[in-house]
Order: sequence, then structure tokens, then C-alpha cells
Amino acid sequence: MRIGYYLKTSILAASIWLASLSGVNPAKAIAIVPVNLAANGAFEEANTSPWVITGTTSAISIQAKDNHTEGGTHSAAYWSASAFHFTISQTIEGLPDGRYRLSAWTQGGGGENVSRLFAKDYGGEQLSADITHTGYAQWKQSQLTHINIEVTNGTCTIGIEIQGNDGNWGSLDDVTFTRIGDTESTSVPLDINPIQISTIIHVAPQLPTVVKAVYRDDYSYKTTPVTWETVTENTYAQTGQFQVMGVVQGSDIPAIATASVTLKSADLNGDQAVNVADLALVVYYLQAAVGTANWEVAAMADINNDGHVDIADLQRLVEQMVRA
Ligand SMILES: [Ca+2]
Ligand SMILES: [Ca+2]
Ligand SMILES: [Ca+2]
Repeated sequence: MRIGYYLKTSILAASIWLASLSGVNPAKAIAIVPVNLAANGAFEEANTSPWVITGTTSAISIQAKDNHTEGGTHSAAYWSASAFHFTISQTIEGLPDGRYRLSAWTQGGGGENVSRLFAKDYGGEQLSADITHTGYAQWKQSQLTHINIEVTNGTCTIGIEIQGNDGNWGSLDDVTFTRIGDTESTSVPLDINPIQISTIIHVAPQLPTVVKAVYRDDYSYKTTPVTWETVTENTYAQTGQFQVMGVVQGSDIPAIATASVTLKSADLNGDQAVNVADLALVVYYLQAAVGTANWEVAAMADINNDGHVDIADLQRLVEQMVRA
């Protein structure tokens, strides 16, 4: 049986995944303090030159206020009486190939048009994470975490871009840039997050083209293309659940999509209840089928979606009335 096969395979896959998790010692993982590769990320050093400000340079400066750093005093604070747009960034060089993570703490009054953390020029497309401010001293940590910055050219430019309106204000502090692991080319194994999808009976399920692949060494993840096995029509010709397996490059376990197949709603008149009013509609359209003149409207009474309105649809409707 197909379903039996899927079940066995998925139990096997889940067991492998659980086994991979059980070997992790959380206490040990916490003890590792990653090196911050961003220079003067806390804005506490007299040498501010690693940071380059472009655009409305008058709107931001390093000041002895609004500090977030433990034991520190300074932050990069911004404000302008008129509209402004700046980036504050630094380029880090001499980076070994690998995956990196960027993080920053910020606070402010909000209302900016653009407010984001970014990483670029590392060998891939610019990555960014939006920052939302909600008030004074309400520090937020923004991270490019689950998008890996995969450095391949030895360098990376990190920074924050703010495009604000008259009177917008805020401050930035504790920018960190850390190496989190090797590149994919060195074969860090990937686990694949299971997928849940639903479809209506006789309608092919829409399987995603990408799945979330989790790196086993640090649990960061990326989206990656998946190739699903062919799903035959008879698989979704009845209600219930079935599983579809997919292949993801770089992962030794399959992607698993669990599809739920449901009937069409029996609430034909859309009044949020399944009752005799809906039953009357099925009765009214009995014997309509694909190709009959009234099919365009009658199709809604085809609850099991098999192309004709008949006793089977009445039965499905009654079942839902009883359940309700
Ligand atoms: Ca600081
Ligand atoms: Ca109804
Ligand atoms: Ca039917």
C-alpha cells in the first residue's frame, strides 16, 4: 500500500531527525561565545573610523547617550528636523569562507520609511532585515539569522540604513557579526522541516517548490529547492491524509509533505451553518453533472467534487449536518 509505504518511510526519517537532535548538549552550545568580527560594534571606542556614514551625515553621530552595551556609555544616535536618509556601515575583510550572522540592537520612536539591517558584497545578493521601533528605550534586536550570509569572497559590508521623516529619532548599538559555520560546500548536513498542505478532493495538492532546510550544526536555516515525487490522481480521490516525499540536495533525509484531502464545504449558501437550507440546494441540483446546462451554478452542490450531484453528495451533506 502506498500510504503504508509513506508512513514507514516518514517514521524512519523522523527517527533519524530525532536522533540527530538528541546528540546535542544545550549547555555546551551556550558556553561558546562567538567572536564579534565587527569593529567598534558597541560604539564605545574613540576610533570611530571603521564605521562609514553616507547620505545625510548630519543626522547620525556617535554620542554618549542611549547606550545599550553593558558597562558602556555610547551609541550611534540619529535625529533630524527634516527628512533624512543615511547608511552607517563597515567592510570587514580577511573572512574565511563560511556562514555568518549579523545582529544589532536599536531603539527609537518609529515612523521611518526605511529602517533596516543589511549585509552585502560578500559574494551573494544583499540581504536585509527590517527594523521596527516602538518607543524610547524599547530596545529591539534585529538579526540576519535564519538567512545565512554565506561569505565566498573574503569580505562583507554590514550596516544599517534609515530613511526617515521630519523628527524621526533612534539609536543603534551592539552590532555583532559572527561566524556560525562552514559553507554548504563542506557538507554541513541539512534537516528538512516537514510540510503540511491541504487540498479539496479531486484537486491536485499544490506542493511548494522550496522547503526550509535546517543546518544540523547550528540550526540556522535557508530555503532550498525540492523535487517531489509524482502524485497520482487516485491519491487525492478520497478524503483523508497522504504523504509525499521529496528530494533536497545536500540532505540525506527526504522532505515530507503531509497532505489533507477534504470535501468541499457543505455550507452551500454561506450562512456559516450546515442545515436543511443547504440540503434543499443539493436536492434542487440533483442529477446535474459536468456538461449539463446548469453545471456552472450546480457545481457548488457537488460536495465530493466528482463531477455530478447525486446521492453521494446528499450523504456527505447529511454527515456534516449530524457533526455540526
Ligand atoms: Ca554602546
Ligand atoms: Ca448553510
Ligand atoms: Ca458529487
